Formats: sequence, C-alpha cells, structure tokens
Amino acid sequence: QVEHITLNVDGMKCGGCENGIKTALSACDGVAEVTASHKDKTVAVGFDPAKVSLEQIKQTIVAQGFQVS
Ligand code: 9UX
Repeated sequence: QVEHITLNVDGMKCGGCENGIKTALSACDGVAEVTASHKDKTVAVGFDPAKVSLEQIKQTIVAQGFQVS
C-alpha cells in the first residue's frame, strides 16, 4: 500500500531545487509520487513503507543539501 506524508523542507529556492529533490526521490525503489514546493517549503511523498523507510526518504533529501524538520 502507499502511504502519504508531507515533510517540511528548508533550503529550496526555485523550481530547480524542487526538481532535484523530485529526481532523487523518484530514483528510490518504493517511492510512488513526489511533489515539492519551494514556496510552501514542503515535499509530499507517496511511498510503500515495505520498500523504503521514512528515514531513507529524509536522508535522500538531506543528501541533496536541504534541511528536513
Ligand atoms: Mo534554483 Mo536551487 O537556481 O539550489 S536550483 S536555487
């Protein structure tokens, strides 16, 4: 099943940042959908918790240079 979460993410300044996060997360097995908004400072992720953990998702965003709170 797919679980949906919205994370508060700091550091996105434009659509390029949004795309970087979307590309990185989409490459993770188990991630079904990603939307990112630098205006709202949010990243919404639909994922299968049997395949990928919330911690892995957070780490992937941090590895791109952003802060997850
Ligand atoms: Mo936009 Mo994000 O030029 O680091 S891609 S600000």
